Amino acid sequence: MSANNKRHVLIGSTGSVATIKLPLLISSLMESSNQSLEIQVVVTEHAKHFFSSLDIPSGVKVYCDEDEWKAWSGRGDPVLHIELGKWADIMVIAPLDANTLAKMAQGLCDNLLTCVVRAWDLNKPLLFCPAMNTRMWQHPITSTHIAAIKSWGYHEVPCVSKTLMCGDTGVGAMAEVPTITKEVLTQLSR
Ligand code: PCO
Repeated sequence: MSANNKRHVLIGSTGSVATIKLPLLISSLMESSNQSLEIQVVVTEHAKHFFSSLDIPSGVKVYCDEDEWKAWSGRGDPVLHIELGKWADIMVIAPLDANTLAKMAQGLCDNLLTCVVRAWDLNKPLLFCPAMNTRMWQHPITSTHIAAIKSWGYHEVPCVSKTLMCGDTGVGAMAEVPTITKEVLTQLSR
C-alpha cells in the first residue's frame, strides 16, 4: 500500500481485440473503488493496436516493452518488471490472449508483461481474463494451459459466450468489465 493508503492495481493487456475495453476497465475500477486505487498498465506490443493512449486517464501510466530498456543502462538501475511486481498489490490480465496464456503456462518471458508474471510473488493475487476466438478456446491446449496457471493460484475470470468481434458467435469473449471489476475488488478485500 502507498503512503496515501491507495491499493496498487497493475493491469496487463495483450493482443486480443478485447483490449478495446482497457479504458473502460480503468474507469470502472476508479469509480467502483471511489478513487481509492492507483492503477498502472503493462501492454504487449500487439495490445497497442487496440486502444489510444488519449483514452487513458492522465494519472495512469501505460508501460510497454521499450520502457524496460529505457529504464536500464547500467548496474544499479531499476529493472522495470521487478519494480512493477513489487509495486503491485494485485495484477489483472485483461484480456489474456491465447499467445500470452501459452507463454505463461510454459514460463516464457520475452516481453515486459510476461517478465512481470514470471517474477510474480505468489502471495499476491493474479487474475486473468481470457479472450480469444471460439476455435482457439475449444482447442484442447487451452484447458491444459489454463489448468497449469490455475495450479499456481492464479484466479480465472471466465470468458463468456457472445458474438465476437470477427462475427463468429461462441465462447471466448472476455468477461464483462463489471464482472472483472468486482473480482478485483473482492480479491483486494481479502
Ligand atoms: C474474435 N475474437 C474476439 C476476442 C474476444 N472477444 C471479446 C469481445 C469484445 C467485444 O465485446 C471484443 C470485448 O467480443 O472479448 O472477439 C475473432 S478472432
